[in-house]
This record gives sequence, C-alpha cells and structure tokens, in this order.
Amino acid sequence: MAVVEACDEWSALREVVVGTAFGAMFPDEDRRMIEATMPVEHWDEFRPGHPFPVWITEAAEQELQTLAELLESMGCRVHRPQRVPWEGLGGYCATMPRDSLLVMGDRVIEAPMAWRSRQHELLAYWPLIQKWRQAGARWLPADVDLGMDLLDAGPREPGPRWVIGEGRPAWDAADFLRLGPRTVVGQLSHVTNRSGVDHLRARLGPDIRVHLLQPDDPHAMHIDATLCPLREGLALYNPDRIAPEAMRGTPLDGWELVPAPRPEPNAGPPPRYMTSAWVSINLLVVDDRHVLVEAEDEKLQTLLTSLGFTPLPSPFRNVQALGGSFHCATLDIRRDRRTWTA
Ligand code: DAV
Repeated sequence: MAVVEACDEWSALREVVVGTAFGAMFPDEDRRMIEATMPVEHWDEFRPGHPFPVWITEAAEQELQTLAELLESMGCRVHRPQRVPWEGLGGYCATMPRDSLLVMGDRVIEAPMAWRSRQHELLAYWPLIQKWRQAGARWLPADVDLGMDLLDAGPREPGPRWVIGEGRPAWDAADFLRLGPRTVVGQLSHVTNRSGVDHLRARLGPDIRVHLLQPDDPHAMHIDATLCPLREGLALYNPDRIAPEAMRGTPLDGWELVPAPRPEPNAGPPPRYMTSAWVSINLLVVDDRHVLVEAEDEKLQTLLTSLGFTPLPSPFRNVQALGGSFHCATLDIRRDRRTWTA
C-alpha cells in the first residue's frame, strides 16, 4: 500500500494529520481579503501581531488532542504539525491543514494560496512532507511566484464578484472535494481563480476531471461548509448556498442530496471569528459508519443517524473559532482503497 493514498472524502480513514492551535494568530492580511470573506463584526481583529485569545487556543488545542486520541483509538495513525512561531510571519496557524495541501491519490499538492499571510504554513508540515516523499509519495510544490499581485493586477472574471484577479494562479485546497480517483469538484471563490483551477488541473493530469460547481455564496472561501459528501452517492448540502438542481450535469448528478439542518445561533463564547455558523457541516467521515460532528449540533447528529451513520459527537467550538471544523482541521493521508463505480 502506498504511503499516501486517498482520493475521496469517505473511505475508511487510516492515516491523517490533525492540526494544532499552537501560537495561532489572526492572519495579517490585506483588508480587502478580510472584508470579502470574514464576518463583519470581527474585521478589526485582523491586525498585525494579534494572537487569538489564549483561553481559546488552549481550549482548541485540547479539542484537537481529544480528536487525535479518538482517531487513534479507532486504529487511525495520526500526525501532528511541527510548532512554528507565527509571530513575525504574518500569522496564522497550523490548525487547518486542509487549506494548504491537497492529497489526491499518491499526490501531495501544495496550493498556491491567495492570502500572503498563509504562505508560511507549509513550514508546519514540511517534516511530514519530506517523510512521505522519501517513502514514494508524489510531492507537487506550487511552483508559482507567490509575490505576484492578485488584488490589483491581472485580468478579472467579468463582474465585480471576486476580490482577486488573475495576476497569478491561486487556489486553496479547501475549495475542492474529492469524489473518487478521477473526480474532483470545486468552486471559484475569493481565494481561487480561473488560472488557479487550470494550475490544479495540470497538477492532477488529464485523467482527473475537476468540475466547478456554482454555489450562491457572495463570501465564498472554501467549499467544505457548502457541500459535505458522506459516502459515494450521498451528500449533505447547505440549502442557503446551493440547490440540488445546481448539481444536475455535474459529477453529483444522481446523488442523494440531503439538506443540512440550519445551524443554531451561537449560544455564546467562543466567537466564530472566521466562519459562518454553517461550519457545522464541515464534517470528517471516518468510515462508512462513523462521522465526527460537533457535540452541540444535535439536529445534525439526528439526521446523520437517520442516514445510517453513528455520529461521534466531539467538542470543537474553540477550533471552530479559529476558522474551521473537523474537515478543515484534518488532512487525510491514507484511506482504504475500494472498488469504484465512478
Ligand atoms: O463557509 O463559513 C467555512 C470553511 C472554512 N474552511 C464558511 C467557511
């Protein structure tokens, strides 16, 4: 079995990276990027040298440790990022390994991320990448001049929709989902441009189709709170952002598409500094029965049970405060191979 081998979001998980909240700081990012994507009530928190509150990062670290131990107890090998002093690097953290790396088959692909403040994140994963590479994984660095301007230069998609132009290829790995060895779906967003999609296609080669969906999400940054594949042929969707009709003629045509329950308003601290409440459907499927879900999201747990799953409720509100939930905070390295119909 290859050292890196994962090409869907649901086959039995054998090896995974679980992020760390160590030293997490608000990303020091161009204000236009923040205003396009982040909740308005928190815009002013995004300033240089500003750490997330320690009580949140400490509680988040504990939640991540609990997740790592749970996955290990289920027979899954867990890796953690190395500690990086984010102060002085513009932030941000190694809590969300899903954003900067895409694993597809035996490839580990570096995303040419749009946010300057996120261009050091690879440091946290570098020892792991070296190890996988030596063991035969295909490492595909971004190989893009990340200094090129995305905000002011370059042609644009028609209309004022996205904050970034086409000054260089840009994509975040979390704007894409893997539906099998030959199929990836994704979206354009405030961090993924057309040339970025072409860049990803070139990295994946001609045998893998990258199909762009068109959710209705004016603040789009990452597709994993819009759509959540649970197994082949079954996905949860966010009814505020996408309709099942929008999946016609896409690789999800013919799938059972189940609307996710609207998330409850946040009951209190910690605040969600960087996401909408829909981060609730940012789930991690462990195998054909088990799905990680936030401990307080009871309606979602009930729905998952009715779909034949055993939800694994875990506290994750503090990790969510830092910008993502179970899908964002993990990177699957190895899932079981299976027989494919698609
Ligand atoms: O849609 O509120 C959540 C996903 C972050 N990776 C959202 C962003």
